Amino acid sequence: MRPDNLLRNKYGLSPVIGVLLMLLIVFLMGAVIAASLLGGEQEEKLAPAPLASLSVGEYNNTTLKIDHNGGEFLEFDNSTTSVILNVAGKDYLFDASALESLGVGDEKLLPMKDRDGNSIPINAGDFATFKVIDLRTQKPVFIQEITFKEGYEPEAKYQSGLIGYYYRGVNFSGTAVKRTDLRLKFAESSYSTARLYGSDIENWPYDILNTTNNFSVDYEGLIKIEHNSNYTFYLTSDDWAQLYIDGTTVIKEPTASTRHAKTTNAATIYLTAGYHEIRVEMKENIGTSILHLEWASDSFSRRFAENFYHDAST
Ligand SMILES: [Ca+2]
Ligand SMILES: [Ca+2]
Repeated sequence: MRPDNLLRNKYGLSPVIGVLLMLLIVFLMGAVIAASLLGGEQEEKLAPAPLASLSVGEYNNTTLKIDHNGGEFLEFDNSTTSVILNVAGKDYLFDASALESLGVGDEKLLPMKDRDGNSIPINAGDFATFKVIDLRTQKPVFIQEITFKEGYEPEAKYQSGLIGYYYRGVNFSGTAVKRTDLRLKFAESSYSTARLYGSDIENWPYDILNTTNNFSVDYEGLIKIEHNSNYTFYLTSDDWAQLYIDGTTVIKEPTASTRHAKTTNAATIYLTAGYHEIRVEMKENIGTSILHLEWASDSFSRRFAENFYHDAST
């Protein structure tokens, strides 16, 4: 056969091209058959079955209970494992190290705390997805959906009351005696008669200073504001007092004297809802000592100020 007949036979088609076409058709059919046989397995690879069988439930309103029913032994540390609660589209990262490890038959408690130590907020009826992710493979080890029966109120970051630093002497010097006070509410003419005033000795300095004269107190903390509004503060003192909110002097003692009779000074300030820093300083020389901090707003009449808090960690 002459070389040009390799490219063209009597039908005008080269046998070489015909063979190549046959091979291509066989290859494509094989690929289609292989794909249909392996299809199920390929889908499983895209969404692997969970590696561990756990059950996650509510232990109480601050803690989850996790049972390991089968599958892989799991070790938890925050660099290799993420334990996530997705609530309303938001991911909360548990401090997974609290679990340490889980093997078959283990039952462990997981506090509802994130890695910053803050409580994970959940309301009764919330729907959430609990996920364990292996950070090395970026694959889920376990997923479970939970509808919470109990509400997980965020643990109060702040505790009630202002911290009062009570000093002997009128100049806040020396070593303070600390006490937490819910209100600033005391008045005396003498210690013996003050006892008759009942609630007016609510945070009576005598109880920790053992003196009714020549002292000073610095109250520090936060005031929780429920609604955006104007708030009027009334600060009554004998002998001297000042009020500061968010670092600003709201009520300045109008006289330089640190010896005056019962005097009330007032000021109005607009405050937004939330916590605001508050501080009250008072001084008592001799005779009567009084400190009253009252407040009023558009929604309530004049009364003793409360809603005081302090950061328990400081
Ligand atoms: Ca006094
Ligand atoms: Ca006095």
